[in-house]
Amino acid sequence: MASLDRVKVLVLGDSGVGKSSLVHLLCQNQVLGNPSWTVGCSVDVRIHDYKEGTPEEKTFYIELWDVGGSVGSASSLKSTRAVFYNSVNGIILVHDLTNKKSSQNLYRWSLEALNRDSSPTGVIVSNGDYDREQFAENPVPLLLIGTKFDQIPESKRSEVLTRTAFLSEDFIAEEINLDCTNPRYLAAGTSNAVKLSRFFDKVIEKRYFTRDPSPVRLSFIYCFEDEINFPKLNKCRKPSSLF
Ligand SMILES: Nc1nc2c(ncn2[C@@H]2O[C@H](COP(=O)(O)OP(=O)(O)OP(=O)(O)O)[C@@H](O)[C@H]2O)c(=O)[nH]1
Ligand SMILES: [Mg+2]
Repeated sequence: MASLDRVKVLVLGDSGVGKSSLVHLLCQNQVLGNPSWTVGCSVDVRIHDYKEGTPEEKTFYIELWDVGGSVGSASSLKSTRAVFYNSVNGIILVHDLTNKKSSQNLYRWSLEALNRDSSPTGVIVSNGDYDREQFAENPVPLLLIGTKFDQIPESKRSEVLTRTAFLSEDFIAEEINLDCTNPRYLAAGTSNAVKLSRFFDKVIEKRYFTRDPSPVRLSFIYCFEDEINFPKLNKCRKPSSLF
């Protein structure tokens, strides 16, 4: 096992959205029977064939870092989570399709992980402003996953899908909507499986096959530029306008 190259992918989102259920499905190909709250972070591994079916095909380990979504009131939680954000190669943002707030909070989760959340309070919840430009310049590939699709009534599905399409545009990320309690949503050959594979290929590509593979350093440089050189150019709008 130790001989394979690996990448680190964070799995982020509010508590209860289904991150652990998703990771279990991705790594064990099984439904997680009775999940309990994740305390701190748990890591599972998925084996991925990069550029499958081509001459460049190669097997990698994808480490999925499932970070407990509990925000709580303690400001120390944020600095505790910061330990998990080193050397990140990709981020899966998870939201619960039945819970709009969990979608809005993804802006804060991503900014926290990408080191651009300058909130002095130390907690994720602050105002709803975000800077779309930051995602345009983001060097870390993102994937948006909406869970609990099974709990959306048929009559509400198109409305929900329109909302998630806006979200995926904001993050410049592909989106997958699924039911983590049903493995068929990620079955081989489905469009979801193709999107997932494309995302992992992209993460590996950036980490191993681009000239500067250091996401942490890039993240810092962009942050510096945003704050020092272009503070007036950033356009902000409230995500609430989407909902
Ligand atoms: N019906 C349905 N239930 C789901 C789905 N995904 C997750 N759940 C349920 O939602 C609850 C929370 O799931 P978890 O996977 O523990 O959520 P989490 O994001 O890991 O939560 P924290 O560890 O607290 O951050 C569990 O009861 C899951 O069985 C889904 O797609 N459909
Ligand atoms: Mg969990």
